[in-house]
Amino acid sequence: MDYLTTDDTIAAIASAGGSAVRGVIRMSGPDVTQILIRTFSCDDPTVDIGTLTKPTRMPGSIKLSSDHMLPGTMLFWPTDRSYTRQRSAEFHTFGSPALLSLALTRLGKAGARMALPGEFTLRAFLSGRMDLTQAEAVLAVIDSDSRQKLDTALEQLSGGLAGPLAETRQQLISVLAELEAGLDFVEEDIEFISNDQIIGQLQAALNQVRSVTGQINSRGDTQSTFKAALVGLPNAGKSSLINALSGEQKSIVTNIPGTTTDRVTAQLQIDGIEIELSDTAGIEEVGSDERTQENSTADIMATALLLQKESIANADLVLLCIPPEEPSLEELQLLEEKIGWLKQNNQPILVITTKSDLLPLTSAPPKARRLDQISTHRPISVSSNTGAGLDMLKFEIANLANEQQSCESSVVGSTLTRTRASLINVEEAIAAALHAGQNQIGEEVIAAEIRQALDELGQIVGAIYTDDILDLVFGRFCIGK
Ligand SMILES: Nc1nc2c(ncn2[C@@H]2O[C@H](COP(=O)(O)OP(=O)(O)OP(=O)(O)O)[C@@H](O)[C@H]2O)c(=O)[nH]1
Ligand SMILES: [Mg+2]
Repeated sequence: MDYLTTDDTIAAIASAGGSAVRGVIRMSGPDVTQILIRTFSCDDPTVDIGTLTKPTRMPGSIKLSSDHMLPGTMLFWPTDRSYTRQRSAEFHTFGSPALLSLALTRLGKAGARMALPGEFTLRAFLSGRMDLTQAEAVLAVIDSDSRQKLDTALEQLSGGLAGPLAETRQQLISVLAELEAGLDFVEEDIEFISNDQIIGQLQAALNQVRSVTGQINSRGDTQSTFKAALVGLPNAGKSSLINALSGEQKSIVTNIPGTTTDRVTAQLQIDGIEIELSDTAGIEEVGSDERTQENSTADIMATALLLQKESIANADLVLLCIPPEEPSLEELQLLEEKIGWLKQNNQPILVITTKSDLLPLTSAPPKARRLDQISTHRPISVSSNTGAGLDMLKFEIANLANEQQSCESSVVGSTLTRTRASLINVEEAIAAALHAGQNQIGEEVIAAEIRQALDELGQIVGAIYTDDILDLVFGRFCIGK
């Protein structure tokens, strides 16, 4: 199927796979109105879909067959004022995969083609709605599983990277235009732009490009640190573990539950991989006994809870610490709540059974066996007191970091890699143009170097794009995006 065809109408399920509360089907293309007229019946009988001119929200149902209707809400953009800059519609309904697929088949029968991965965003890109760096950011927003990655992606989407480069491009185009005009009138000896002006503008462009390169380099660095957060109920042995793993007395250890309330982090290097480990407070919620506590204590607890949630939200891996002692009913309930919350966040969880020295050698703790299902990886048993299992744990963390980083490098990282390589060429070309200007080598040489720089810049923001780049970027999207 040709990715670059935009004159037919595409449809896809746009919500995540599996059962969910809500399901969304999306359509884009010139036949959306006709398809809606054929398949959708509005609850409000006065609405005439064919005559709508403004974005409209229409409760109603899709006719699945002569006796089955799927109720929901249709959002309809009848003009090009939509995400893809094409006539579009979105049907919001129950998140049942079977029903969604029936409805999609119905739309297919009415004239829609099933969309390829990333095809909606590709249409937005081809219509000039966004540039290539923004398209990649959309992918990153969809993929991002931590707050920091989401921020980076959103910033990129709003033009954090594309903005300054587009400005540089504009600046170079205007210098080139003046130079070329001058070249045309070389016989008449008319000067459109002085050599000093050229040098000034090129120097400014070079500085701008260098500052973007600097930004990208630092962004790349922050992304490469893998974050793991120690999580668990009070007294689970989290602080003891961060101390044992880092070999330093980073965090205070006592037998009083609720000892850790501040943010403690340790940088570990395991097999050459940089890992930031953070210790979090064991408390779950500021409990009802909060009223009986001093205000200042309640404040400390509330802050601790915030720091805990922040560390967990930013973590690439959650290390869930479970001690071998039988938990009380209340503890078990808190643990379940915590696990529920973690699962909602959809983060990888590695269960660690702590204080293994308290266990008889042969028996695995009963809870841990049940926790096998929570752990996205094989649980590991450690003792901070004897050091048993610590090497195994380090090895496993490094392994997971390695795995995650290699698949994540395809997210915003892919823009970084692609952009970094192109920016080196841009910088070289502008520097060569500047050198030619400073040494009066000739305006043709300056113009040629500027053209080279513009070519490279164009590739970054996608103004000039090759099929290869398009495949690379859009092939990674999920269908429906
Ligand atoms: N036997 C044994 N005791 C341990 C081990 N690790 C921690 N402990 C003890 O368990 C108690 C709690 O340890 P901490 O490391 O402070 O636990 P925590 O999870 O940080 O607790 P909070 O900060 O209160 O949430 C202390 O009395 C530790 O000495 C271990 O590997 N073996
Ligand atoms: Mg602690």
